[in-house]
Amino acid sequence: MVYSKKPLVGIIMGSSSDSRIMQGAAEILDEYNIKHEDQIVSAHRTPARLADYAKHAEKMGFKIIIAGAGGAAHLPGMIASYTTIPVLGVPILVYNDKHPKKSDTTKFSAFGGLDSLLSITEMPSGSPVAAVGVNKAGNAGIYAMKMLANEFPDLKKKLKEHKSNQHNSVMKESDQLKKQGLSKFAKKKFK
Ligand code: RP5
Repeated sequence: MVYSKKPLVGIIMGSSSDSRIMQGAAEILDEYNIKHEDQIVSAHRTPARLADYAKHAEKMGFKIIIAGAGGAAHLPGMIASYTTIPVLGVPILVYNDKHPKKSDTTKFSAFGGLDSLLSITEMPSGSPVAAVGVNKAGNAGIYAMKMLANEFPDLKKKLKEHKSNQHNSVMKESDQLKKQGLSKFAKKKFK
């Protein structure tokens, strides 16, 4: 089923390097045929574009914006300040592969993603941004689906199926674990 010809979700990220993580949100939405539009909007490198994007998002009629950013992570909060569309932030543990000559230690954010998590969730009162856990872009996709399910009953059905699939896969693994015993099961799983 196609829910809308136009994208219902706007996915934005602060940098192309965030796409490694943000693809998790797109994968879920694609799986359930929910159209999304994806862009890069950098809060510090393209500040004027922030306001333009907010106007664009309103014009497009996005129901939710998923915004991923790492480090100081201003993007979700700034977008939320410009629009009434609900914004769901994805804090990103920066893993910058745009500068391959730098050593591994410079690729990660100093505070392991806590920096972005706090930047996103600690918005001052009156301008809220909801957030998923660090790098949990897939959860942002599922959450967006849940919001859209209020409007599209078929999506609610799909979400129930998703839950029952989760249940079945745990049951299947638990049966295997019980049959094989813990040592054999774990050896096989993590070999
Ligand atoms: C943030 O800085 C971006 O969201 C990204 O997570 C991080 C690093 O950006 P790049 O140096 O990879 O462009 O603004």
